[in-house]
Amino acid sequence: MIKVLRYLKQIKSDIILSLVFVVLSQLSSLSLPLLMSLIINNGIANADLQFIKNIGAIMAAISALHVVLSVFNSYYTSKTSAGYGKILREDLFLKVESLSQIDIEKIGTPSLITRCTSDVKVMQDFILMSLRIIISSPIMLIGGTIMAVILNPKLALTILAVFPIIGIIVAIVLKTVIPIFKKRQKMTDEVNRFLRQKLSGIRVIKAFNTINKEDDIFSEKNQRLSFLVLKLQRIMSVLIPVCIVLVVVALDTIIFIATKNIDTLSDPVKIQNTVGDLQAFVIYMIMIVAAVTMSAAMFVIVPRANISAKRIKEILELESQIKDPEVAKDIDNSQKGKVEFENVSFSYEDGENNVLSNISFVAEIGKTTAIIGSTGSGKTTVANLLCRFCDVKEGRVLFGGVDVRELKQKELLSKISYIPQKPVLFSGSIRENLLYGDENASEEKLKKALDISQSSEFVFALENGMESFISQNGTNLSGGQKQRLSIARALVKDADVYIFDDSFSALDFKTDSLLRKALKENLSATVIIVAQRVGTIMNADKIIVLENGKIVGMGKHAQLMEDCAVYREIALSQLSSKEVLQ
Ligand code: DUT
Ligand code: MG
Repeated sequence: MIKVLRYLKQIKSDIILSLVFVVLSQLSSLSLPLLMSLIINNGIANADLQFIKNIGAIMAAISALHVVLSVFNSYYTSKTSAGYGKILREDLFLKVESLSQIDIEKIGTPSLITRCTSDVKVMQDFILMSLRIIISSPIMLIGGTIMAVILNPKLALTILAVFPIIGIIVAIVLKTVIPIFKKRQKMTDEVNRFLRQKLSGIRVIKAFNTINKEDDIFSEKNQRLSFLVLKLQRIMSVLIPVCIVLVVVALDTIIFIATKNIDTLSDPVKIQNTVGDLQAFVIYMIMIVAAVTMSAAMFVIVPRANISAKRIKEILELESQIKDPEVAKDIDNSQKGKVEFENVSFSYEDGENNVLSNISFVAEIGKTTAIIGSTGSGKTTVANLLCRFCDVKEGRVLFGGVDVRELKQKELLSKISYIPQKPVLFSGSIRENLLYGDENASEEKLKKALDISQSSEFVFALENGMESFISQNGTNLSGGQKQRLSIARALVKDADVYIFDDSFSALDFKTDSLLRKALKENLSATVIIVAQRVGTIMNADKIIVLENGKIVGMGKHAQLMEDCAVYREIALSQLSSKEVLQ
């Protein structure tokens, strides 16, 4: 909790102002019942009109002041909590951005989203409530008690009866409500996870006609969540009447004791005094009980915030598995663009079977190196290791002659342009998406990238050309259009190494070959092409054949056709015998 609260330091002045106004507005309201009793006891009892007027004027002034103070109190407490939420969300977002793919998968995207949104909201509410309740209820409780004692010590004794009841309420809340809050937060995560996954796969669900099944699963989860919320509400709805009973019992007791006094008194002035005291007393009593009720709410808010704070802290404290070295090395200029794998082995989970074993190859500067292999053979993993999205288990990956673990990741990634297997486009215009490659790219560069990636034709056929809007994940584009735009985006970036992970798979053969031709003519950097189609890579300077995470062949097309059975099999299954001999 403390770690998450330390952000408050940044908004110190707002907190101090909130506190000042909370305290002042509470103190101003405390004096009113006392003044009221003065009017009854001294003014009305003695029929002193001037006295009533004077005290009345003071009361009016204090009331006006109270209103002003309360407005400032609301303003500053809201400002503080909103400001706190903003700082916390910003920091969380920065942290999440710095995490590696594996770290993110460990917590899960839906949980990350809930933690950055609803957990932050819980903390924000906690700050607001703390400033308003946690500070003001003790003032009301203690202040009310002191005022009551000043007024009439004998009657004040009845207030003591309230304190044990506070204890009972707190115990009930701690025991029953808090575990439910924990469960509710978990359940919310689960519902979010389910929704996210299913909504992104809605087309598949429709295609396989499994909507009813998904509905049932969702209903069940939803039911469990709503059951928890209901249970919470039920407990809360018992707690509130309990507090109201408390008020009634306390008020009855005071009135009972007071009437007993009246019975035994014969002096009318004393009776009048008792009425004044009683009036003020009832109000103090209500204040005290209100404070108790609010404290009960506090005992719900604090543990709830504690749970959220823990969840937020987990992210803030998460050490990214991919860390920059303390002393980073620089890329060797003479080897700029050279990529080398040295006996690399890798598995996604510790101890599991290796996804890559003993991989060694060199991608020469300015040459095209292709990686081919059946699905699941580890091609994307090679690209992930090169970008250092994960670290090798054994061996080394060298980039420009330096181990990628000895480079700053930012530096490494600035030299690589990567087209992921699954094209990701962001909502915005085509131009905005292209500028992700290089925000300062010139108009010509953007057009050139569109030309090379064979996108110009379809982009400029659109009504708004480069300004056309792409919806999130490019759902308003075809698979091939998305692939070509993500290639264009990567070409906008000036890099030493370009990695195309199966980026031509959705293109027809003609576009595929035109694109490769244009790439060859325009790219002088090192190119690594991952593909499943032999046609895409047969002209590469070096072809690496992967099978089950091992290299089973390396060389040029003609040579591999002769001495690599796996390659020959793939080639013959895809190409006619004439094409194979090209
Ligand atoms: N794998 C994991 N966790 C991951 C990604 C992959 O366990 O996060 C496994 C699945 C597979 C192996 O690693 O058995 C290699 O996966 P990769 O994605 O590297 O295979 P690919 O050659 O790129 O397959 P495809 O052609 O289907 O893209
Ligand atoms: Mg892949």
